[in-house]
Amino acid sequence: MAYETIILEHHETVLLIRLNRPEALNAINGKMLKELCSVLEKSSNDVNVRVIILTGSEKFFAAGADIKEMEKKNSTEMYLDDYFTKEHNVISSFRKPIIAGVSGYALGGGCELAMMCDILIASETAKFGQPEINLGVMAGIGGTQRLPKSVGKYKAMDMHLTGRYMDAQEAERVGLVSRVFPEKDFEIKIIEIAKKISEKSMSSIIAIKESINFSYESNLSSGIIFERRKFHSLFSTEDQKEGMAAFVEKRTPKFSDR
Ligand code: DAK
Repeated sequence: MAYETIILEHHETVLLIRLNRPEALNAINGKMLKELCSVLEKSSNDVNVRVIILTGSEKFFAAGADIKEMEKKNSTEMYLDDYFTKEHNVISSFRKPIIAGVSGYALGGGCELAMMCDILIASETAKFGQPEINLGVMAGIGGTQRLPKSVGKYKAMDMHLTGRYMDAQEAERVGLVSRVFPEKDFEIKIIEIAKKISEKSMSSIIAIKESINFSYESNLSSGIIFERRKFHSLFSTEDQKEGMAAFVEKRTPKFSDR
């Protein structure tokens, strides 16, 4: 299927989704959201897709939601449009890993979209920001909730209240991104990381993702119980037998997802 606002690239079982509205610095409009969700929905049951990379171009991941699309709307229209609600749920409940590869601007809804992913990796050119305050509004798709969980209350307040940008080095230092790579070969590096994950057992991948996401929503003791149940359940998989046997026999495991 041909898409207008995104480009798909297959790298073995890694699917790279490239946001592609260069004329608007990849500003996220309704069409882009629909296309993104359609790909995720198709990928969820596709055994040939094990890990997703969401990225943009060298200069911009996404400069936010499309201001021109929402400029004239009133609050009732915004409410009834339900902009980004369904899509937020599709992205945040997607079971396989999504890596955000951010080069250049990730602003407003672009920063929020990156934070919906599971791993956030930046190139040295990345600039994160929640500048909605400059437009007389505020973040509306998780920015005031996810940013403080990653960087703490005071950095999050600073970002949202001043609208300033955070560069890749600061983002790594404060825990918003897990790794930073030079722009040259940036995509090669993210694809390498995605491929490494794609070789693991899918049961382990999903159980880890669910457990870490559970820690976002719960207290420590409930999280520990949840994690323990997931851990126990993995002992009913063939992959657990294979992984442990491979260690004992000093060989590389061959996982089958069973
Ligand atoms: N929307 C629409 N067009 C945009 C855009 C955006 N977010 N960002 C850039 N563009 C367009 C520009 O208008 C320009 O178009 P033309 O004039 O050529 O037609 C083109 O992209 C190139 O941009 P610039 O000429 O401005 O490029 P510069 O390199 O000079 O500056 C910049 C780059 C990223 C600093 C600047 O473009 C900028 O400040 N952009 C806006 C960044 C921003 O404020 N982002 C936050 C958007 S608000 C919701 C929840 C959440 C949201 C919405 C709804 N609900 C729950 C309902 C989210 C809101 C947002 O994200």
